[in-house]
Amino acid sequence: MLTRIDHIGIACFDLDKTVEFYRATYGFEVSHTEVNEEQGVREAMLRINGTSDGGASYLQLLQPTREDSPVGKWLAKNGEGVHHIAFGTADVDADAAAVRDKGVRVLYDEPRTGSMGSRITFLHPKDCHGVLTELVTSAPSAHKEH
Ligand code: CMX
Ligand code: CO
Repeated sequence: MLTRIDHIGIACFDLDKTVEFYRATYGFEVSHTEVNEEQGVREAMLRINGTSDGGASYLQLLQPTREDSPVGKWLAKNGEGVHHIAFGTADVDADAAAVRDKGVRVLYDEPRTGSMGSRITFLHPKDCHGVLTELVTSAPSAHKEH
């Protein structure tokens, strides 16, 4: 069952400048950064709500590490902006299977590794009224204070 907004993914050309915009404008701080080579992104997670029980919501700022990555291609075509939304679930495998059974294309056969050791998959935007949609199960460690 999808129970929350885990994050909103925002594509940007310059991660450091975009992080600084969110800090200076709203006071949001970076709670995590990483490079995910499989996804072709350098990313910063800004935690928006205060909970740390796996129920938190984030902005995920994304700068491509290569032009032929999903975010690189999208930026070249659209410029900066909202790239995807991500729903949180305790069981990404079950929810991906349930969505697939409804005829929506799930992009991965098995969930892959996302931010902070989470397990993620994506639904094709053309089957979701134009919205690239990610399903996320947080890593168990994300449920602890850190
Ligand atoms: N939102 C909405 N529509 C999108 C989109 C997006 N983010 N990305 C692509 N599309 C649309 C395109 O506009 C295009 O539509 P038209 O045919 O009408 O022009 C169509 O989908 C095909 O787009 P494309 O540019 O040819 O791109 P691809 O088909 O090669 O890739 C997709 C599209 C969704 C399969 C690819 O972006 C993908 O695999 N995404 C999942 C992985 C990902 O996004 N990783 C980065 C984030 C990592 C993270 O969140 O941790
Ligand atoms: Co994401």
